[in-house]
Amino acid sequence: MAGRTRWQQRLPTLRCPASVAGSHLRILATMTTMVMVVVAITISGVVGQTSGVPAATSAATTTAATTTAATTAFFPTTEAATSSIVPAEEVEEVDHCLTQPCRNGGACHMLDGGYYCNCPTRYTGLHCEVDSGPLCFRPENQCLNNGLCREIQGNYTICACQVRFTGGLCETVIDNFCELNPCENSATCQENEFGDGYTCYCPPGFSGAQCENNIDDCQPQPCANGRCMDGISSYTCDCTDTGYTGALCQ
Ligand SMILES: [Ca+2]
Repeated sequence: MAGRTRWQQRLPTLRCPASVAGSHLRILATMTTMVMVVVAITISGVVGQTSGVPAATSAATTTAATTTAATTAFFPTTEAATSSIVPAEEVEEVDHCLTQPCRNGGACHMLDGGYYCNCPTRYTGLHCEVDSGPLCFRPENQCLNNGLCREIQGNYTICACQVRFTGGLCETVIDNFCELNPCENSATCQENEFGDGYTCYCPPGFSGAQCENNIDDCQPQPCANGRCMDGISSYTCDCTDTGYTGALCQ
């Protein structure tokens, strides 16, 4: 026991058989190997995280990157193709309405790179090719009191009314034609003897069935010089810059 301390001397000396010692060594070696493997895996994981993202995320990122690359490659290709044909400022705008693609009176209007058809009421479809039928057949266009319906350019209808009826659909009964004030320019209205019409008696200077015309009092030319200005049953001679004066610039 020489060389051992007093405390060491109190401890029992452990002696192991050679087989037990060898077994302990193998276990120790195995554990050491396992620890190394675990350490290696841990380091690998840390490196993986440091270098980027878990595998699944990396795959997604790769996909996105591929898409971006494809998109980026697409537009330059398009631009290149366009610029290789004709520069944009030299391209003449194509008149898509030149061929008159709209049918049945539809109006063609240009759009960016195309056109559209503005169809009359009666027609529908991209090119106004669908006929929905005469507008006079529609209930809302039926003329009343035996009025006659007439379609105008597929857009709207008018009613020709029987005597003593008026209104858009001939819905109004006329008791006295002069109640509708048909005469213009302060003319006098008188209903006909048989009640089937009226007559307008015009004041001086007007003519027409409803006295709607201002008679041209400058015909024939009354002014000796200058410019004649028509009035109502009168005229005025403008002598400006003529060197003449007087009512007729004479
Ligand atoms: Ca006149």
